[in-house]
Amino acid sequence: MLIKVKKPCEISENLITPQENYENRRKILKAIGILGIGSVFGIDMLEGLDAKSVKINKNTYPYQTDSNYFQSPLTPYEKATTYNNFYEFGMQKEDPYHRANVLQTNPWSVVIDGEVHSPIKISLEDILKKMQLQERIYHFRCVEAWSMNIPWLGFELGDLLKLVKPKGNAKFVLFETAVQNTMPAIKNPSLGGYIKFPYKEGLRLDEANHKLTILAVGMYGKTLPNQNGAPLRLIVPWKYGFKNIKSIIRITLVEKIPVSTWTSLDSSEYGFYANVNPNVAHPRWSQASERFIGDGFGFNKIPTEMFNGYGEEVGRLYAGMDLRKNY
Ligand SMILES: Nc1nc2c(c(=O)[nH]1)N[C@H]1C(S)=C(S)[C@@H](COP(=O)(O)O)O[C@H]1N2
Ligand SMILES: [Mo]
Repeated sequence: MLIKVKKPCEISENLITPQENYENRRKILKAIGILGIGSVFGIDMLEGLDAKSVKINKNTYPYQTDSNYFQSPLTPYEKATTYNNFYEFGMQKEDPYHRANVLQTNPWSVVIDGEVHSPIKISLEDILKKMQLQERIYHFRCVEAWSMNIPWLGFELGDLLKLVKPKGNAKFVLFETAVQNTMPAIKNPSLGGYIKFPYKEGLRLDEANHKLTILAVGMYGKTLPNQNGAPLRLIVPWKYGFKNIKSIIRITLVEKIPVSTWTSLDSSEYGFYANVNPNVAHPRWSQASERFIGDGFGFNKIPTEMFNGYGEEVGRLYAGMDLRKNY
């Protein structure tokens, strides 16, 4: 399955339908008397209905495919959504697929605060109103030496950070995953290997502002499945998978380098930078090659590329740094 790269002139048909649908729904709701009842109970029922309909697709949020970021072949959807790491739901690869249905993604809002001039708490709907979605096919490389090619739907993190106006002393960005009581590893810490949640990750501010860094709300032309980090997760394609924090509720700009979940568990195995690097082995295995998960049974063994193949675009971020020390 390959994503068809659409030319700009082909998307116009979708541009007006969301608003039209919205107006029609209002009319229908008015006609059957739902509009207005909500206020009796102190809730805006239309808001509730709208919140439930945050569906990501070409009609609801028209997007184009960025052909600069193309990978082939794609990993099948069925594999990308059943072979996951999301320790809040268990430590086995199939656990998130079986258990992440209890994740409450609606309503969802994100706090963006810290060293910024205009901190905000913003709903997912409002984020989507302000950001332009794009589809990008990125190569995804887990530190465990498996990889996938995934078509993400998202927007550049840098565009979102502009909204809060970072202060001059903001040097790093800290991200936090939601903690919900229904998550299996919150109810029973042994299921998550006693990892201390919330899951946290961090980037240097220049990495966060790099145009390759996106926040994804969808994949394969659809809303992000819960097991893949719905409704909003980080994608930094030149770094190992664990940097790509899921189900984000807070983004904090900070002065000092943040400590991420995996680094706090074992800093000798998982560093802050976690740039994909075939020349620096993990203490327990080589990173020179990877198992690409594609069609069919099993996998293809392929060589791992420096910065996961994005070196031309991101290499300059690390000019003069010893990447053996800063792993
Ligand atoms: N909150 C949270 N985010 C997380 C993880 C996690 O356990 N919890 N696992 C990370 C790891 S190790 C990887 S490889 C990727 C996996 O993303 P995927 O399941 O969409 O392939 O998510 C990352 N983000
Ligand atoms: Mo990972």
